[in-house]
Amino acid sequence: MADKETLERLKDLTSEARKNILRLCHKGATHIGGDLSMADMMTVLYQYGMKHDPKNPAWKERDRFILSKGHGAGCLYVTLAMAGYFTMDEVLAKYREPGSPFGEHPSGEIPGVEIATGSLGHGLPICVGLALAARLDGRQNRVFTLMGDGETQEGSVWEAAMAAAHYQLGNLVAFVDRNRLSLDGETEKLMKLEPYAEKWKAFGWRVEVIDGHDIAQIVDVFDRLPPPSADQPTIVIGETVKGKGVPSMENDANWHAGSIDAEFLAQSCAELDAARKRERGE
Ligand SMILES: Cc1ncc(C[n+]2csc(CCOP(=O)(O)OP(=O)(O)O)c2C)c(N)n1
Repeated sequence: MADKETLERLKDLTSEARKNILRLCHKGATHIGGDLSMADMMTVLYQYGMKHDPKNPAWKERDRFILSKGHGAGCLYVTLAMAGYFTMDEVLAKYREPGSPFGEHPSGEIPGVEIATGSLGHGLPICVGLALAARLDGRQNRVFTLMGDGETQEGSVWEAAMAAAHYQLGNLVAFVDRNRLSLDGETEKLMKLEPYAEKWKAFGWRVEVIDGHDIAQIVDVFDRLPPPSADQPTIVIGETVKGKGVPSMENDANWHAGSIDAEFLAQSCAELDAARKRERGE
């Protein structure tokens, strides 16, 4: 179990990540609502849970991460920058510039990015292949992905889910950002996902349902992961809020994507700082 100091460090980092996500959204339009909802899980993945080396992104024994909801590129860039793959200044300078790999969706040319994503429903199938390859090579690493809940309305996700259980891929761990909103409305109205956890169970997965903004719960998921040699893939359904941390953006599908002005940026960063201070009891 992580000590209090570790949890506080991760909470500080998550608050900083949200501010960087907003800075990027001021530079150019991002998928801001979903960037903010996935920020806690991404921070814990890169700052606590995953085995990786920002100085050696091609390290053979690294855990693999595929951002399946590739439109969450803003949060991915911020997370990778804060982990040390490159600087936040570089991201801010290059984001959406002509010819830049830092586009609205991630390019595979970016250090730490295994493959370009953005077309929904591809991440989990890719991870099944990576997890099978790790098994064949006798490597003890894990393969992680993060999907949007709306994304899991894609049929390819369930084909991969079936395959992962069939091949007993205990080295595969998928996170879902269950913010209950897709591009244009509520997932349950567009294409019902519930009973969601039961569906994954029925497909043969080990299922964890957590508060996707509670750092201690996310850390706990990693602490309790079965070894990569286990025979069941894990799905972590993180219940989240789209736009989390910026009150006027929360739970509003209109903030699926967009950009913000300097005033909005300053006010939102001040709100995030105030919220973190309250949390610390200051
Ligand atoms: C195959 C495919 N169809 C449609 C889109 C357009 N699209 C981009 S984001 C999105 C909504 C995804 O919702 P969700 O996975 O819940 O993401 P989040 O709410 O976390 O941003 C859609 C339909 C796409 N990128 N790929």
